[in-house]
Amino acid sequence: MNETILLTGFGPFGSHERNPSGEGADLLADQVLDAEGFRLVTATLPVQLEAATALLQELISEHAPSAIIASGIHKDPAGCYQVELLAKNELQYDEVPDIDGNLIQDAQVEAEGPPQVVSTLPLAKIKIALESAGFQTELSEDAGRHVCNAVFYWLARQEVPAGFLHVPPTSAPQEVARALRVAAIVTAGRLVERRVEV
Ligand code: PCA
Repeated sequence: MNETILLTGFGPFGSHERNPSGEGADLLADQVLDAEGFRLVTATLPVQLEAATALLQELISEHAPSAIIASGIHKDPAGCYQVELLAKNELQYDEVPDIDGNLIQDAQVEAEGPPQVVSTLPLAKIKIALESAGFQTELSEDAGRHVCNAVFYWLARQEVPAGFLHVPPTSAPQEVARALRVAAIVTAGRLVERRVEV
């Protein structure tokens, strides 16, 4: 059986009736990265922290992914692809509710958790590969304080290598899929390099 990489995006929320991150991730369902031999498992997460992490937990138990690359849309239609460096232990959304209608003031993702956690993906290589594939890309140190940052924080606290890609809200799902595939190929390459033969 192939090793897997889990790719996720989010579903609709707020004024976003469609979310290209989830639609894009799902376009890659069951694809196999031939050179590296990883199968891509995909999911669209609900924009609600507990529901999203419960689904991630199920996916991790079921597929035991070797890495997880999550994605979501950021706010800036003119912005670029943002490879997120770190997640903060901060939750604050007082304008755009999650899909249960919750607004959150000044809370933490994990009580007593570290103030910030860093991505465990090969970020510099992913950035370079995305740029080579034609995506305007930057490394970002601010994933916001909404559900994306919180899910990224939760993921970075798990054992499995994980990271987060924020995409422009105007992206076409096909473009998000292409970017996630690039990130998955780079990540797969790193996993193969790190494999220790015994
Ligand atoms: N973007 C939001 C949540 C879901 C999404 O796609 C965020 O940046 O937190």
